[in-house]
Formats: sequence, structure tokens, C-alpha cells
Amino acid sequence: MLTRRTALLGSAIIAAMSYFVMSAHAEEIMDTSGAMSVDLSSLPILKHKLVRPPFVHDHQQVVTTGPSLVKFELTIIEKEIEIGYGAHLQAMTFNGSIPGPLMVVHEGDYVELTLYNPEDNLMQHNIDFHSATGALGGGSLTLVNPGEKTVLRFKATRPGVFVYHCAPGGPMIPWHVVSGMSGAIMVLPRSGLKDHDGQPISYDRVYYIGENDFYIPKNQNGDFKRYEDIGDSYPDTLEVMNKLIPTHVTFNGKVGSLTGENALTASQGEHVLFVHSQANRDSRPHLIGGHGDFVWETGKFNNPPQRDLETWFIRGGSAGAAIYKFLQPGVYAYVNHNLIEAVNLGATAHVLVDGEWNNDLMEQVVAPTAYDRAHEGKTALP
Ligand SMILES: [Cu+2]
Repeated sequence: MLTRRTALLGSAIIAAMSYFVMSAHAEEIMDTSGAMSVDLSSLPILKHKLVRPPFVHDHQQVVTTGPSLVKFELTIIEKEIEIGYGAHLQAMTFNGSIPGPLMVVHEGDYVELTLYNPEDNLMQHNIDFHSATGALGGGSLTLVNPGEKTVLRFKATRPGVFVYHCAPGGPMIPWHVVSGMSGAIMVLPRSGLKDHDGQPISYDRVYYIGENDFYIPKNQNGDFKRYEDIGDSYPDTLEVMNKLIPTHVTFNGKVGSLTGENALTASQGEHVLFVHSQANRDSRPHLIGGHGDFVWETGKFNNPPQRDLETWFIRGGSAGAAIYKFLQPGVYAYVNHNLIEAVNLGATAHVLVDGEWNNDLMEQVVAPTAYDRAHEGKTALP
């Protein structure tokens, strides 16, 4: 029987070993000490305070200036989070939210991230930006022990929406990711988004939906188990993870985090940009009652958007973006259209849209009512 102490020790050893394997190679092939220094002192500096998803910090869609140095800060927080259906996750998070916040910059900007790993955390962490070039996306330059911070700068050379996630080496990587350590960055073209014909398009609102698959162990009675801390949860969680059957598939870290009182809102006629990331597993967003007017399924804005989609595909390890102009008022469900995952495992959001109903697009011609049984079955095929 594993005690908390041995579990912790075990995972610390695994973390140390996998880091050793990775860093031994990294040191052989990647010596950054002799590299030419880059003078960015003439660049304007932008500092953005990150906000909790589904919301996104204020930003311009189009910029007419040259590149900026854009500074962000992330603090890694390990804590227990109730994720729904009576389950608690020993979570590892960027800034305390699942997913971590969406960062927005423009193509050509320099992104400077200060990453804090507070002293009361138990684990080593780092960050791999899929939008960055080299050094495992920054992962091999940002490994921080509890009590340490690090600063990474990279140039955002490719426009699009990209995942970032923790990747501290070996078996720690999937565990940290399915414990909540992922988020996304949006690198906008400097001249803004373009439609299929290269014409400018903009959005009135943006929401960031991070999808997660969670693997919460159960006891012999089928009840979800709770753990003292992150290390305590590791051995059982690994066993569930390796079977690849999630107990939860959620948007924004919790069943119901974007429904009911937490539903997204929009107004008829508004163009809403949905950024959807999944760092670990495939997904298939669908807006029930609406469409994807312009969809960058792979999330990369140098490719023309697809139009009029009903459902789009988010590959595990990527983020996608979709713009929809809401044409009717009402409640829309934004789901992962694996409906078992949407309805039974949690991957559902709601969008409440105000406005005036348009009978030209849809009308209830006859409300549900009893009918003359004599006509029953007349339309059935032979
Ligand atoms: Cu981590």
C-alpha cells in the first residue's frame, strides 16, 4: 500500500529522472550561452493582466504599429477543485483556473512570460508554448521548482490560436496536462482576421473555451475518491489515465461552468469568436441551433477559414477558432458533439442570446397539439 509520503517521493523521483533524461540531451545540443543578444530596448512594452476564462483580456484586433514586447505573468497553483458529479480533482493550474488564461498578442510581437512556482507547491512545472520555436516550446528553459520563478521570451512568428501546457518530462507530462495545466495563446495577424476572400472580419465578443478530459479514481463502491494532495492522487490517477476512459469531459474545468448562471451571453447580430482548445484529446465542437460562419478548424490564421460548418474538429494538442453571427435570440448549447461526452460527462456550454425572433428563419407553424387519430400513419413509408 502506497502512503502519501511514498507516493510523493515516487513521483518526485520520476519527475527528477525524466527531467534528467530531457536536460542531459538539452545540454548536449542546446547551449544558449554563446548566442547573440537581442536588443529589444526600442520596442514599446505592453503589460496585460490575464483574466479568468471564458473571458479574455482587453486587446486590439488590428494594430498599425510595429511589434511590441508583450508581458504576461502566470502563477502555478496546485489545489483541490470540485469538478462535478461529486468528484474532486487534485488540480495543477496556471493562475488557478482550468484552462489557464488566454493570452492575446499580434504576429511579430515578442511574448515575455514570467512563470512563478510558489513555495507551497509540491511539483516542478514548466511551460511549452505550441506557438514558440525551439527548446521544446520553451519547456526546457522554464522548469521551475517550488519557490522559483523564470522568465521566457519568444517571438510570435505564426498567427493563430495555439495551446500552451506544462510538460515537465516523462510521465509527468500527461499527468500535469490532465490535472489542468493547459491554456491557449491567440496570435492575431497585425491587420486582423480575414475571411475566405481576404476581406477583413472582426468580432464583437470573444470567449475562450478550454476542454479537459479528467480521470478521477473511484473506490470499490464506485464513489469518486478524494486525496490529501497532488502526490497522494498520482498512483491511482495514473491507473485510470492509462485506460484512456475519462470520467469527465468538461469545458472550463467543471461540469456546468458555462451553463445556468454561468452561461455565455451575446446579442442578436453580434459576431462571437469562440476559441476552443484541447491539449490532450480530440473534440468536435457544435453550436446547436447555429453554425460556424468562419472556422479555422486547425486554428491557424494564415489558412483561409472554412464556411458554414455544422461541427468542426479540434485535434488533441491544438486550438481552433470559429466566428458566428447570432441571428436568433434564445438559448444555444455549445457542445462537444460526442453527445455522451456532452451530456453524460460534462462538455456542454450555453449561450444566452437576446433579440427579436425572426419568423423568416424559423417559425413554429403549429404548436404541439393532439391530432385526429384517423390520419395517423398516413405518411409512413410502406
Ligand atoms: Cu506542471
